[in-house]
Amino acid sequence: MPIARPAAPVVIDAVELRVLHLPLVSPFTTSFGTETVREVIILRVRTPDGDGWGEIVTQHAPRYSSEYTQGAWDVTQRFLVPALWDAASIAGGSLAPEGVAGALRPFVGHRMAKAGLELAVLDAALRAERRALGEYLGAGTDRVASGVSVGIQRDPAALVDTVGDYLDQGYVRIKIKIKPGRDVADTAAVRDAYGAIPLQVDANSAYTLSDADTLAELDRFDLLLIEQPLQEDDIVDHATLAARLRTPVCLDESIVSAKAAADALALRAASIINIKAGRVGGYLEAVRIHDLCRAAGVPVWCGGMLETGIGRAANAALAALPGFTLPGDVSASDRFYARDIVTAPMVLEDGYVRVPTGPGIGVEIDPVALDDATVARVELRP
Ligand code: NPG
Repeated sequence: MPIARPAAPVVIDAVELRVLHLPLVSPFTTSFGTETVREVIILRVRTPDGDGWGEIVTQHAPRYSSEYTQGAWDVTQRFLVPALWDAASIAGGSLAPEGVAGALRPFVGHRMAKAGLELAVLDAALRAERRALGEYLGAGTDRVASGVSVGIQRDPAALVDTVGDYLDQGYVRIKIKIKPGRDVADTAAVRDAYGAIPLQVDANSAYTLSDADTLAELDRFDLLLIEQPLQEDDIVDHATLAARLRTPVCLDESIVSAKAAADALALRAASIINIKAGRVGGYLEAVRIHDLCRAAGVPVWCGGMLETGIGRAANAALAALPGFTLPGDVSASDRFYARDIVTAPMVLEDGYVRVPTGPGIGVEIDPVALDDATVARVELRP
């Protein structure tokens, strides 16, 4: 369903951007590299009625996508925020959250930067109205099933140990990262150790169609899905691969918009879609993808980008929409961080996380933790 009741416009007095460095509790290894510190941009939109918060989920280097922190830092200041001032001035001084994407549309790409800015405006608008993001987006539940994403470990035995820890904590679905040479044996080790647990794999674009025989070997493990085996723009190859595999193909990196989702489904390149608001340019575009998948009977789940408590709260709200029928990468804050930047970090309760019900994203910022993690800060005014 489209947004039932739009938010009231807000007057934006200033936009603050910060780059944060948050140490991870353990290194996180994917097919594209290892991270030990999460670099992320936090945005604060200042309005006469209070602040709104957003998060730009870029990483230090453009390995997952072409976006990266310094690029987002530059484009946000140079083009995106000035475009908001222009749009507000044309509209008589204020801007509705639903107008943010249109104001930013002249600039190609940079979806993570746009998503962060839209979330900050949305949070400010909803806090002013004392409405929760979940209610605004159309959430149908007050808690969501929590899956965990497990990075590539030293060897399959270490992977089994790590997965065991997360199962003990109560996570209801395990996703393991794979890459060429670390796929069949790793998956077999987890299946052998833990039986019929809900299990899926994520390749982060590490394969080509010439690896189809290896990927077909994964069919025997009854996985929920294989995520993004091929490159971002390999839509036709994904369709060819999907026709060969019994394991459902899920797309992540390839789905950069509702249009891309519709095209991928039309081409049968995927039968499941991972929705990440950052990757698709915002929570409103994310809802559009949810809506079209739901209408087509295609299951979706909410991806994660190692968000701080800000993005984590917003993701829980999104994951509460009715089409999110598979557990998402919406894990507890302590999966990644010893110290989050919100006062009440997300926790795991019986395998679920709660959808915040407070105004806006529903979490409060811990100003000391925020300052301690900040490595760069700038404030923009019209
Ligand atoms: O739970 O937040 C989380 C992490 C889930 O594996 C995860 N994210 O490829 O989906 C991914 C991966 C990722 C993280 C991608 C950070 C890009 C940046």
